[in-house]
Amino acid sequence: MAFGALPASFSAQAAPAPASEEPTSEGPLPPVSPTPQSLARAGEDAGVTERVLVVADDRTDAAAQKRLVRELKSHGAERVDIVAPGETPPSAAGLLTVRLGPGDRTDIAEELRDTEVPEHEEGYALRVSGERPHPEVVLGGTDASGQYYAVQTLRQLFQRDDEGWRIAGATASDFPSMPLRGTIEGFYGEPWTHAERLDQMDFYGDVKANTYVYAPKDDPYHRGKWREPYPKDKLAELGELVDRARANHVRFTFAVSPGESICYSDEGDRKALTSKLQSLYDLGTRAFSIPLDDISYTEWNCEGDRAKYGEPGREAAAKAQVDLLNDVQKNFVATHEGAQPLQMVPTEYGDLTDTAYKRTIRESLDPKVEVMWTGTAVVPPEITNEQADKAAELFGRKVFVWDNYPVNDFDNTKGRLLLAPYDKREAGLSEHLSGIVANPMNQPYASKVAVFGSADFAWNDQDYDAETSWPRALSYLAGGDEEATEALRVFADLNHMAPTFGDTPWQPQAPILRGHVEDFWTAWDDGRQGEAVRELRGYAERIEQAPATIRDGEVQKGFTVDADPWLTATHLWGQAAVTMLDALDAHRAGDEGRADQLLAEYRELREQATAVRVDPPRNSWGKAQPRIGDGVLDAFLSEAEQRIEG
Ligand code: LTM
Repeated sequence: MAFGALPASFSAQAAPAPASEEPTSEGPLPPVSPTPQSLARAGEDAGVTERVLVVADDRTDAAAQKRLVRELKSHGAERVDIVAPGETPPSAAGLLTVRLGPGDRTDIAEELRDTEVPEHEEGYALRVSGERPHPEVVLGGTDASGQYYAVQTLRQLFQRDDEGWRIAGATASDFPSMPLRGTIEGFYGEPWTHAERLDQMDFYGDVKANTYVYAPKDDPYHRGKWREPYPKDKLAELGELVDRARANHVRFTFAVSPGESICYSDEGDRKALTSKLQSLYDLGTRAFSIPLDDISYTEWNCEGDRAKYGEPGREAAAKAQVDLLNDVQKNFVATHEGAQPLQMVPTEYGDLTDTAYKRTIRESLDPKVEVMWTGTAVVPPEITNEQADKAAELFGRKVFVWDNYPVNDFDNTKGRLLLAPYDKREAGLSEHLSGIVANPMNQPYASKVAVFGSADFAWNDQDYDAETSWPRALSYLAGGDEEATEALRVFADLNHMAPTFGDTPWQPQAPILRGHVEDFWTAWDDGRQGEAVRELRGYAERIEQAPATIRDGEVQKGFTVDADPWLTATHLWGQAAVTMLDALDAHRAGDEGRADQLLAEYRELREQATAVRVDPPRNSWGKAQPRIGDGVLDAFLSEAEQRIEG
């Protein structure tokens, strides 16, 4: 229902909302992610009328306008009329008017009043006012992306009450802190499907991420067969993806990784490389990357390189790479209209040691080329401003972080989904980096938890709060379904461990459950055993029930597919925990017969839980047991079993 529902006819006259439908101006604003640089309550909420006018012209971004109309229609507007500035019909009084376009358009500049349009690229100003008789929304972008992001913020200001839909009265002046934000599909193992990638582009638009780097290690045409053109059907899919990215203001970045076999000095190889880039340019791609990670630089692929660059080694490898990259930047990127600066991944991407390789890169790589860096390790425990500064010094430019979270393609992630919040990136990094892209899991929907946080951080690192962002990510996945969001929190806690390549994870397993278990033993040992069982049993029931709530609620279906074996295992572990708590309860009551019977049931459930397999696996680690709250849940169960058995 629309606010103050009006007849849909175009001749509808001024129709102020009746007194009972007074717009409000109280209360907190709904959460907006990524956190805007500035967002404040201002004036009355604007009711969404049955007919809405959108004031747009040829400087209005088409994607922003399309999304705006879609949002209005799904939030109470039955009819949306597009009118040019200055052509608002007199009959429009009382109708909600939305002005969308560049911030310097006369009507937008005037109606924004003192809400500032930021000078930053991709910035915007927004003003929502329910003032009668002209309730209006003003969305002014610094550029086309800014207009699109203004709509993305507006999308989150809709609220529903008994009277219908309204938009929270607010002003925002907002822009991203980092120029490059998004993901790099750069993992080993089964690449995402075409449909999954299309869905990701829409997701990136929602979280204001502007970059997707296409670099799946196991796409043969990306790496092993880099010289060969994409077959027609694959090329058609890539074309569709480029279009979908553009429709979401995402820069599709095509990466080709020739390092395993390229002869740097060979003209034919260079030609094959630029032909590949050209085929993607022809589809509309305007951003390119040449990753040279995970290759050997202690041997050449051809004698020509030995002749030109000398014996293989760090310096020689860097010289050969620089020759190639400078050539591509100068003779391909710079000669192709609209192409963005080339991106590259150095072979030394995950440390801060100065070497002849890095010296050569910093001294001779074209300064326009973006250099990626993963941190102090492939999977670092944190990324700090000081480290980023040091990386900038070593590579001779601000680096672009290839963030290896939540990727789960390495041995220590066997059997794991990585659902912890995006964390341990220091506020202020936007001053020291050119951007961050997250390397996700083979499971695209499950990756949204971390990617949501990473986009939030890259947009506004100073105001980022992992604890606030995490539930918002879960709520996004759950389509705002509160019960499902809570179930997701229970589930994500059991999948919280974030391993490094070493023995120490950088995020712990199941911190929420761990807290409950600690409270349990404190109370139990304190003689408050009934209370201890009651409390933990309540949480164990939530574990048991979370999978069904997630599967049956509004959670994106792709997530339930990605997480299927983990959900199955969680349900069984939850049942096992509930049964164990009942056994403890019987034991404390002195009913050993019942305790024994429950222990037998528990053992059966535990066996079923440990028998679940991720099968078929999408990850290179193959079939595996889904790890659920390991080290916490299983440790509790073993301890409890011992206590019963004395
Ligand atoms: O991190 C980089 C630059 N390269 C590879 C990635 O392809 C891989 O996904 C991650 C995680 O295993 N490690 C790498 O070394």
